[in-house]
Amino acid sequence: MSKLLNKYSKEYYELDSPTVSDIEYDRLFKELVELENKYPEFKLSDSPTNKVGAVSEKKFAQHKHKMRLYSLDNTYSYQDLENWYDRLQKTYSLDTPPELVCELKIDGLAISLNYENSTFVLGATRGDGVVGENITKNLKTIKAIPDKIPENIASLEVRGEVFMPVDVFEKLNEVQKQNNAKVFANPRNAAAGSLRQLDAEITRKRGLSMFAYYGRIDSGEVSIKSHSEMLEFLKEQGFNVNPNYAVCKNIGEAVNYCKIWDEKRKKLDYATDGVVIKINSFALQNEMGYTARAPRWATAYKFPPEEMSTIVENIEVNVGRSGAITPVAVLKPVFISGSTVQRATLHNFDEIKRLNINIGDRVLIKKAAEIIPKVICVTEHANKSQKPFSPPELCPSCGTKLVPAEGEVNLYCPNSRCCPDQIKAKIEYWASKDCMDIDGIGGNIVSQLVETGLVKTPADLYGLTIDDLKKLNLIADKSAQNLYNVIQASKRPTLARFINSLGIKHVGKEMSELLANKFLTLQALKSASYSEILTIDGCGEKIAASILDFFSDSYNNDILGALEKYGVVAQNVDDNRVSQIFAGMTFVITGTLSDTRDKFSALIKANGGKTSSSVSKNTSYVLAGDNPGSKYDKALALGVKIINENEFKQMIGN
Ligand code: 1X8
Repeated sequence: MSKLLNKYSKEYYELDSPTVSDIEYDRLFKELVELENKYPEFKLSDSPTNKVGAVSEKKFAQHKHKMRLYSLDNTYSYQDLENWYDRLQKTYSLDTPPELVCELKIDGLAISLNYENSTFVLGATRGDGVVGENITKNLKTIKAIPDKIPENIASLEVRGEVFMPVDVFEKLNEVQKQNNAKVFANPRNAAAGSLRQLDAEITRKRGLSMFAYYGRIDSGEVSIKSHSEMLEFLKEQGFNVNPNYAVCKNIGEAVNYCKIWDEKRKKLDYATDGVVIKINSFALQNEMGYTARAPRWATAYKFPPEEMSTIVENIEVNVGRSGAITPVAVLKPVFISGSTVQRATLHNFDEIKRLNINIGDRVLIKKAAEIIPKVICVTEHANKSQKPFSPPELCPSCGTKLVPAEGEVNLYCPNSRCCPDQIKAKIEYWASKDCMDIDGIGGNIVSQLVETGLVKTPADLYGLTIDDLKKLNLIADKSAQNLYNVIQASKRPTLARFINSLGIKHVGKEMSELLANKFLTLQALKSASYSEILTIDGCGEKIAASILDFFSDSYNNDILGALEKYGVVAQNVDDNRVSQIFAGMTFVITGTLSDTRDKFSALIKANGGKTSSSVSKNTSYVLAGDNPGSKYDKALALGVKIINENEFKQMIGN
């Protein structure tokens, strides 16, 4: 039965051609679960019950790009742009300032389109730049992508950005809301969700568009000598080229372009997050080439975070997972830096006093990329005689009397075991990306699980049956079966993740990693003494006391016991540690390497080492990539050993 289900699963998720109905599949699956529970000794290692369902299943065939899709180096100031330009001029001994092309940076999804004999044959997502997903069928539904081009060309690759116009995005979200389906956070997410549909007809209806910004003619029929010529060529071939590009004689003109578009972009009906600046001449581009990550001949200027004015419609208080009460401004929705903002944190009640903010006031909101929006200041008081907002006395979730926290400006709800909002926040945190990473267990599902009384502690998640989950009001693309699978698949976290998930006060992701590397097993951490914990670099008395408190609490121990009973067991660090060659060493990573810093950081940790973000005399090695910054200079000054990526790879024997 395992084999059969695996076949059906593959047909559904990977081949997009199921041969049995969902109901039939679910029935078989349930039967298999029951059989495996009865006769665990007959359970196959590749049983479908061990696998995660569609949530992270591969939907599309992989496609290896002909030529890698690189990232872009980012700059955030005009000074950085000028430095980039001056450095290129010096490095390549250019007598005259090289011509540049400025284009808007589109906040969408990069894709690659392959044309053979003037016909669109294959389109893929960027993926990691080397391998993407073949989404040809879906891309064929986008009007801005021509099926045939007029020029006779044997082999052409075009790259560009697929995006969803803002008005299309807003309409889509309205419809999604009405259908009780997933609402997208921003046009980029909506475009991503719409492109990765198994049913291309859904993609067609989503109104996606594309701007083309790169072309390469491999077969050499047409000779094109610069990027601006290429853009004109792409236009002639029927591609949608963003009309707002400009050829600039020097960096001064490019800076001017950035200044103008920082304002003008707010009127566009698609999201932009910066300007891409490229050396125009292909000959020069070829001479400059690429670093491990990005072209040397291009850079992106990122627009500063936008500020917007809006009205405070209400001030609510939020109960966090540790019971902390945080005031939140509920705003008249505004669109800032690519997404709609409806709430902004006010941090604490002192901040409310400092801002002198009240319901009805007009405020200025700022949103830096990926950061919770913030109220900067009040620009207009609604009603000067209104009495100031006062902190609540009772918990808005459970009605318990709030207490002030020692040494902190926040108020707390002391009812940590039964306050519904605290439980929800704890479970949501437990399932989040840096914790147990249970895909699909978000705010909405957690609310339902807590409100129906099915879940009171993280351990309860693992006791949920498919029938329990079927009682929930699930959105269209998730099934009870899927949720059950992802929960069950999360039972063997790394020790660091498990520690982080526990939500011990003052212990975050970094400290959890340090604790895991020091104690290696949960048992050892549980029985660690105060002084042992204090030997960890960066771990002070407050943290050590909090860890001891946590493990001496009988309620916490009950939960740990229940987790163990359900088979939720952290992997001991030794199980997956590669070596101890970096034991006792601290690395600082700087510059651009062939992969993300997280990857290199993981390699260092896997070999027993630590990483730090700043160079000091205690740094063992600085691992330096291309364009290292001030950390490199500091290492030189302090006499800290500097190694490059190759030397690092030799150290770990690969
Ligand atoms: C990414 C993007 C580029 C352009 C516009 N939008 C983007 N998101 C452009 O060149 N006009 S280039 C690029 C990349 O090379 N990673």
